[in-house]
Amino acid sequence: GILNPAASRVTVLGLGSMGSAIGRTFVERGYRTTVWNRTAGKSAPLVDVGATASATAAEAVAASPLVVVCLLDGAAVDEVLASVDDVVAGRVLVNLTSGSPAQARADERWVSEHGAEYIDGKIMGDPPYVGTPNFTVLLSGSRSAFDAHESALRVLGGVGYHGEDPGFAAVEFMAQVAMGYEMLIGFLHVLKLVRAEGGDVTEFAQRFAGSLAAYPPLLTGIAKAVASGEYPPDLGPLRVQAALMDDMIDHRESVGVETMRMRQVKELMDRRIADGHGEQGFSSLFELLAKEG
Ligand code: FVH
Repeated sequence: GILNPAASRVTVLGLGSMGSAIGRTFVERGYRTTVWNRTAGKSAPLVDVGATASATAAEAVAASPLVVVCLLDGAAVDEVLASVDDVVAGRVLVNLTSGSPAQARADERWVSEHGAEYIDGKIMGDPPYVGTPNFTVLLSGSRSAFDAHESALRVLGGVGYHGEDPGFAAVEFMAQVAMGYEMLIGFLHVLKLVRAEGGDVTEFAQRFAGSLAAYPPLLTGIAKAVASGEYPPDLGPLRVQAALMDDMIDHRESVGVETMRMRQVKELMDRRIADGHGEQGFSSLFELLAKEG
């Protein structure tokens, strides 16, 4: 806070629901925190707890060696960085705005060209959890900048460093979030199946949750098979697995549940078996995916 002049200085650009939680957390942990927001009124609550508000983004950037950016999207970041321009030189800019790997790499290029170091970050968590173990920040980019400011960044919550390529935090974010949606949309279709048969969806969810312990070794085994190209009969030989797919599809048809994904799985299995790999397992379907796209 302002009472400890030796305290580390940090600047936060963007005081939306996420940026405000980040700024507040830095103040609470004793950082000399400078904040800026396009709509100036949003700075008031941060000033009330001890932050310093700047009139412009450039002024806020000039105040600290570490600048954390948390705006709505890539367009907002581009606009704000353009207004800051060379003031960023010599600093570390940590951009926590959502965006693609390509945007992260473009932002890194801009920041490097303006004499600063770039770290891209993707947030897994919601504003109320900032500063708690239930808040994860995936980071990638300058390793030296990460090392220099790791303790400050760990104020925000769990932090993972995913390598020098500034796009890797976004890649990890896309992968983690996509896995969630892939699994959960399937879960919704299955809840419809269970309910169509008069089952109790809550009881099913508890039983299925109990079976999740089997997944970590299964996922590790599938990843090893994909990495090595050696495919054991995981989940059993494909010719055995394929035999149940028609029943699975027919049953879902009978209760009006979506069959698109199961048909995709069956089609891949049939092709893999036709190619002579009926003794390999589920992971060997990757060979067909690898050829596509
Ligand atoms: N639960 C969440 O909030 C999710 C959790 C996961 C990560 N996301 C990402 O975090 C970024 C910020 O999200 P947010 O929730 O803080 O968003 P808002 O509350 O809408 O605040 C947006 C801030 O961005 C400023 N802003 C927008 N456009 C511009 C612009 N062209 N120039 C300057 N600033 C801009 C806006 O300013 P103002 O409207 O108050 O003047 C806010 O400060 C986001 O990437 C999420 O995907 C959050």
